[in-house]
Amino acid sequence: MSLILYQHPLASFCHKVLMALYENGTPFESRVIDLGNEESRASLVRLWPLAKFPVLRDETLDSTVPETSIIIEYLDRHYPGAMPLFPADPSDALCVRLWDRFFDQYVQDPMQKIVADVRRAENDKSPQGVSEARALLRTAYGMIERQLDGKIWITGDSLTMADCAAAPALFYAETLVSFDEGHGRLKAYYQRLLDRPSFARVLKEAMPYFHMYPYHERLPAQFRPATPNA
Ligand SMILES: N[C@@H](CCC(=O)N[C@@H](CS)C(=O)NCC(=O)O)C(=O)O
Repeated sequence: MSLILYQHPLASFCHKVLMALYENGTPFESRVIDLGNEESRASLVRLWPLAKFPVLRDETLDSTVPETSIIIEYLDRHYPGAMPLFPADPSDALCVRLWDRFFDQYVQDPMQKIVADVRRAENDKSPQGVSEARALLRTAYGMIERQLDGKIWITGDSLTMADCAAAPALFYAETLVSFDEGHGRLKAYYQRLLDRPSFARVLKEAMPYFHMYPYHERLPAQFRPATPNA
């Protein structure tokens, strides 16, 4: 197999690339990385010393490709499928890149800060950092709500890389800061993302791991791990 994706099925940035791969039916092999396992972690560090995943390894072209947006553009360039995730028009493509950056930096990032904080020891917690991250999510939700006016997907009628960034970011963010009454378009968009077969497949594959997510009880009901019988 030419393409190998180093990833973890619970990790939201991995979901972004998996969704892009599934949109196009791109064949790849999955290597699940357990960061808590020294050998497994070392296999990732050898490719990308920052130890962030996903990382794509392309044996045919002898390329190692980190960073989700770069991976998706690389796939689009070298392994294009039936569902291009970038519009042909350069201005439209720039808009896709803007919203991709938006979801990574202003939804994924604050979401991950809140989740990381709950795992910290009591005296390492940052209540101010968490409250700033929550405020940022609320601001981001308002901007997404406005952006979606008259649109099916975040930049228009076609699903793009920006929607692949949006899906996992919103999936976890919504468990931390709920959408409210003023977020009708955002709620409908979120549901469209959940219903999209590529993302539904990503979530199905994550099911066995959701019990490891600290806020798993706030996931949509169908994704909550079953409570063991007392
Ligand atoms: N900017 C990177 C972010 C990747 C990232 O933060 N991945 C998370 C998983 S969702 C990770 O590797 N976390 C492990 C860690 O930070 O130790 C990208 O777009 O690929």
